[in-house]
Amino acid sequence: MTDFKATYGAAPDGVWAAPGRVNLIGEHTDYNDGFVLPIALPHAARLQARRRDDGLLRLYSEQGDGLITELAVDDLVPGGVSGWARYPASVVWALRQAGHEVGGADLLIDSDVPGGAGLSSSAALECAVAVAYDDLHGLGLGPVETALIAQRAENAFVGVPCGVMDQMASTSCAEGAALFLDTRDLAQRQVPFDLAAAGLRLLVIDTRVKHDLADGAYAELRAGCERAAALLGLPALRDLALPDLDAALDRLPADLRPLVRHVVTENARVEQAVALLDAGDPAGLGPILTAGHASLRDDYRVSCPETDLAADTAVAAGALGARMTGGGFGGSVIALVEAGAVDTVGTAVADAFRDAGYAAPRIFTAVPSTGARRLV
Ligand code: GAF
Repeated sequence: MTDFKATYGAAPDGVWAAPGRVNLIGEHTDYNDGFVLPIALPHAARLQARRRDDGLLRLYSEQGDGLITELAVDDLVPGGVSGWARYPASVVWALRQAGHEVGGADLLIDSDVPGGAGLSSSAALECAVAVAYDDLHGLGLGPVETALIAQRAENAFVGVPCGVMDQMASTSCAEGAALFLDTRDLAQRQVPFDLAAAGLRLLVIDTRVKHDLADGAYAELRAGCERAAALLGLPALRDLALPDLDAALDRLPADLRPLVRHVVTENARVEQAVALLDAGDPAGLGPILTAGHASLRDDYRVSCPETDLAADTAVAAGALGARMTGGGFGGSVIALVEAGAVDTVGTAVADAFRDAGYAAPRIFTAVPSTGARRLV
């Protein structure tokens, strides 16, 4: 464990944390102005920070290469920083772009959010830096503005055209609840999601197939959705209602139809899921999760053999439902299971991976946890 004072010569001004997330349902809907339903993970990026007023940004990560990265905030430009350092740097750049007169800092990062696992490790890091800067400079941003700054950082500095779900989940989720978020106007509601009281557990299965949203496939999907909305004369696919779906599909080229079908049915699945949670029936989410996976696999085509195997095996072994979570192309699967079935389902998935010759998955249970906050 690296000592802040020994590294930077003075004690930190404070310690902040921002979590990763799993999304229960509502995948690839956020850049279509749609609905999402994430929970925060107990895993978080933890950040010790000290304000500097000389324009120097010094960065050290416990998960990095053992070196301190030094950057001049005046010189930050999109594409100008590589590796993990671009995430914290992106936030400082985005704050300054938004007109906030912030300078440098000494930052020591320690994150236990698995990277490349579809669990929002980059948003967690960005949001931790954003909340620390918010506090250190008395900016008064609050959770929504903080998330928007972090999203702008990811879009414009890191170069990933993501929606706002991951950053909103990291800043705004609450313990014991799922965040029902309308990504059009950012209206939100904490929906109680008490797994233990219902005798349930949420398994997270990290397939260890690394996903990388910057590789272009995500941008292509987003562009396809935007093209479809334009052809239909709609501001966004969010504006296509489920009863009008079939007629709309007839007006679209064949390659865009599955994308539209996924987005429209997925928004409906979020609304069904929220209604079930409101009715005190979390177990009822199971079939919705499984239907969501089929839609991502067959229509949106962002699953992969490992996520399909994990989801199918979990359901065959007794899970109430399972689906990939996050952007896809690898990453993690969530499975809703009765408490007594955790070991059976986990063992079945691990065995299936071994039999298929895949790397051993990392499997853990997750409870809905707290959003970004100051720790010390
Ligand atoms: C990634 C993106 F960052 C999110 O904005 C969202 O689009 C998600 O993929 C898919 O639902 O996590």
